[in-house]
Amino acid sequence: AEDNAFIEWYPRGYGVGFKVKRRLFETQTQYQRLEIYETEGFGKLLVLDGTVQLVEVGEESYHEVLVHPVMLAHPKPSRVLVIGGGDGGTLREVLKHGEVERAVMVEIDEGVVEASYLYLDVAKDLLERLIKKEEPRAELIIGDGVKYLKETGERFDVIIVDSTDPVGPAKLLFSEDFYRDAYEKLNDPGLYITQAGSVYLFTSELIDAYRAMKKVFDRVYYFSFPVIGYASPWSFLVGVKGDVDFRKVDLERAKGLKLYYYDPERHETLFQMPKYVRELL
Ligand code: AG3
Repeated sequence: AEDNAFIEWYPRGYGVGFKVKRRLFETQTQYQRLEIYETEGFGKLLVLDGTVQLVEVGEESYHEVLVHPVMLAHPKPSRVLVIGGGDGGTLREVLKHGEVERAVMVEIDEGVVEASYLYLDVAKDLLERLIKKEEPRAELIIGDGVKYLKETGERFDVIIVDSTDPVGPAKLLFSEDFYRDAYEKLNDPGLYITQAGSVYLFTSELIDAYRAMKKVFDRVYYFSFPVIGYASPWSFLVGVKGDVDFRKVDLERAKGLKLYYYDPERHETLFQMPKYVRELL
């Protein structure tokens, strides 16, 4: 952070910054350094270990795109697992789908949930209900997603990984072993999605994750989207178990959702990838 600005530095000195009015909160949780800023033009900013997790104004450009394409491609997503996502934005989008009967969110860092509940206007009411165990369709588990996936007896139609970057502590969530556990815990048909970093600045991590997923899932798709607050375009990887065509989404179900960024009627526009990256995948 510099005077009146927060800048996230990506590799090779590529920066993404916001003018900020002040820092509202700062703590070292059990797992990471957490900061919350009031920005000039984008609401509050959540930062973990120096990396932008979201800005309130525009967070839907990430959460809608992470959640709705897979939910609308699956014929009946009634059981959903979210790994990470402690700010609640991902689960908020999941619960917009009336087909969902049970959603589980496994977040390793209770500090992220608490700070998001106290400071952010992202999913305040939902986080409160989760903390009080009053949300009938969803459960919050504070724990390690890797361990949870290995040990759970539950099966899911959709698994969504809303983690920090594929470098550092979340690296395990991008490993072949983890993908195998996810595949095993998916129903047939089932869909897995993970954010996979900046197309331009984490290209090799994206390629590694894609290749590892290809070893495990029946089919793997990649796509990208411009996310406000991240070094865009941002990449996403989808793994399929069984017979689902991720190139098609249910436009009837989409009509019931109020969307600002992801456009189901232009679903095919998600699949953009710079030519040199596509050729490496
Ligand atoms: N999940 C974080 C995506 C990673 C952002 N990376 C970065 N800025 N270097 C987001 C949390 C929102 N639910």
